[in-house]
Amino acid sequence: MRSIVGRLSKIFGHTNADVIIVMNTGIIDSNFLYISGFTSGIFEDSVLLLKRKSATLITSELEYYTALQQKPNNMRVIKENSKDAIDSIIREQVSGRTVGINGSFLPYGYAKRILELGAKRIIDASGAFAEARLVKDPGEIALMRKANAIAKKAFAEIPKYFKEGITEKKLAAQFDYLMMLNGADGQSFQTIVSFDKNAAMPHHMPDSTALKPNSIVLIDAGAKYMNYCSDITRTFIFKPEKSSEKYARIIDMYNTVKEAQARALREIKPGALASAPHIAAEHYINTASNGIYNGKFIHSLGHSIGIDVHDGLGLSRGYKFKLRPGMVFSDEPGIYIEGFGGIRIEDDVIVTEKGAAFM
Ligand SMILES: [Mn+2]
Repeated sequence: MRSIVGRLSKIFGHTNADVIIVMNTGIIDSNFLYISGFTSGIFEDSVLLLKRKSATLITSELEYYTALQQKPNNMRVIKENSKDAIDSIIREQVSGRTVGINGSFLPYGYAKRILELGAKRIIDASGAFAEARLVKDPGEIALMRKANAIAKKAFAEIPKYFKEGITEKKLAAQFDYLMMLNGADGQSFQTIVSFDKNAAMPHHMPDSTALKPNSIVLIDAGAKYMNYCSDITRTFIFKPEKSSEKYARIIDMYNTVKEAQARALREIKPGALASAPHIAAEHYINTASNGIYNGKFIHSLGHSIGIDVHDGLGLSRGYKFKLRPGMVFSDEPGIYIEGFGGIRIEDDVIVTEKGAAFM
């Protein structure tokens, strides 16, 4: 049976809270998933009371058995439907204590309720969770590798569905179907499919644009597997007209992005500053091909990924923390030319003892 003591001590190592309360609203707090490891259930309005060595879950009758079935070691599960009864359990745990909450998730009304139940003060423990979740343990890494493998299978299969006239929406639906058939529990985020000039907008959402020959097909998607995300981007050319100027331009952009991604990867290693890989990729793109792409890499190189697609810190100019083994980031440089198109290549990378590797 899984033990949660390791995760709890990581979190409590980064906060002064005596007790931490993770409260779900209508949606589930990803920190709830990090602690519980639950892969089934909704757990709407359920409450997790965390101490250094144990956790107590308060949930309704609706999900009580779902919880018991999956519960890790050191977790007590209380079945309680009445709000008054739940309040009195919380009151007992928080009164006179410093209570940590997830300040980047919990709405004001919920936080106020904890104060009214007698907490001495509430503090934001969101940073402690982000810090703990930044370095993945072997169990998490195995799940992330599986999430990556599923998405990569879908990427290997998708080109056979490229055909003249198919819309971005239909291709996105096909991609999602392939991920599900390959074992995904869901998507990490809404699949992006962008043809040609739509690909110049990094977060373009699939619409009714139809595919034409000699076009860019950019797909940015991820599979979710047992709560963990993958996030991969591939850029293709459909029915290339190899003698066209457009084809030559796309290939030059592609090769530049591919090389930028490789250069960034070489800068991802233990002890390196989180800004270094971004700077390497950006410098390469800005100066390649006589500078024609200068300023066309318009986002950060990458983000930490785990239970959330963007689960805390990232690889960009502004981050000065040091990389450590077990951290997982996307490595996703891109070039975006308004009115023409865009190229992005993205893989998930794990920091290892020796350097880094694609997952
Ligand atoms: Mn990404």
